Amino acid sequence: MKQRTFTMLKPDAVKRRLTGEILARFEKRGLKIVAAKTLMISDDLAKTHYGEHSDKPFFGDLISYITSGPVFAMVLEGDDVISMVRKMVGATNPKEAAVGTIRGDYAIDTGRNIVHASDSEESAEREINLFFDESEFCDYELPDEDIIYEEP
Ligand code: IDP
Repeated sequence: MKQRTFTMLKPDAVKRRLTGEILARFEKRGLKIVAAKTLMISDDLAKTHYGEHSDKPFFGDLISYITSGPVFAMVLEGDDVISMVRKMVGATNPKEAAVGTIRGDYAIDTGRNIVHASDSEESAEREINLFFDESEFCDYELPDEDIIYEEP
């Protein structure tokens, strides 16, 4: 079943010029980009997005980190895309992330783990609505869906 997920390249990924390389992984996998933009996250948006961590000791550092430069935010679409992208992203602590995952290949510290991806249908819907308006979505067909999918 087609799903949508919210994915965001954090400021360290953008500053390290990894945007294209990471985006290419999602594209090569067969996922569809239905919305994307570069933006600076406001303090308010950062605190709302990471609200579930507001009582954690690292919360202040997390807000400083995510607002320290531009992020590249996107909505990806595909079959079971939420769990698929989480697997591609890898464990929260990059030192524990498997080689071949994005964090396992490009990051070292938990506080600089370069990428965010929604972890459930509820968080995907919440995060997509936080970052994107309906007008920012592109409605189009990928010409190779019948090659990528057994049943497009
Ligand atoms: P996730 O990003 O893999 O879903 P969460 O536990 O939801 O992981 O944490 C959100 C973000 O908070 C992480 O991606 C990371 O940037 C930051 N974070 C989580 N735990 C720590 C920590 O122990 N120290 C510093 N930053 C942390």
